[in-house]
Amino acid sequence: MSVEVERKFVCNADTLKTLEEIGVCVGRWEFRDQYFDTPEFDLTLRDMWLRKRKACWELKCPTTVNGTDEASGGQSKAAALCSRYREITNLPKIQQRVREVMKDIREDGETEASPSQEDESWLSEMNLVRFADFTTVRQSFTLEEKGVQIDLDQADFGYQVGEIEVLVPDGGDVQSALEKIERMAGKLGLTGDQRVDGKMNVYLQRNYPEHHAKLLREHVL
Ligand code: V4E
Repeated sequence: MSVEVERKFVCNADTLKTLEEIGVCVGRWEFRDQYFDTPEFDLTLRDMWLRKRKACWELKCPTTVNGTDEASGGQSKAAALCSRYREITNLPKIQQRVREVMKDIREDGETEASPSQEDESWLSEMNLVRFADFTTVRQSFTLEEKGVQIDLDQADFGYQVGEIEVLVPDGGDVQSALEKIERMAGKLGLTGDQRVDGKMNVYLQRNYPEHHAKLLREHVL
């Protein structure tokens, strides 16, 4: 399990020029994301994001302990522009975590996980349905700063966003990841002090406005 620390940004022509000067483009590819939740949105209301991308499953969960963000103590303005999520990519562990959440919700929640990646019967067993499906063209850049990646995404529903990302291995230093991101944002000349929406935020706003409003009210987004 690792923690993904990232800052989204709006990539204008000046930012792109700087990025091309200081970074190396390491690839441009297309992927399809499918997101799953119960019809009542039990996962996303808990800030849990279950996704299938290129046949791989991923569950992003808050990095919180008893509702308190582990890395938020006296956080700087720059850190407040970043999101931190624990990423689970092992399918049995994903199923176990989802089952724990479902068990909290429904007392009868004993569900056996299916053994293989191809067998998706576990989704219906856990009452999970696909609520989002879109394709992204992504251009990725690496930079001198070790461990930092910059992605420029163009989603097929007409939204473009950049992100500076650092993956922190289990037990690693989240604070130094935040500092790396802040340095990189400075090098790119990012001046905005407002959080920039990710693709999923915009997708929900357009396709599930009521749920999006609820996530804002609950401070998930
Ligand atoms: C919506 C959401 C999550 C799902 C993933 O969203 P996003 O980071 O936009 O996707 P993507 O394609 O960039 O993922 P990557 O390729 O980096 O793995 S995970 C957390 N959220 C909530 C959330 C939030 N509260 N604030 C912001 C700025 N973004 C997402």
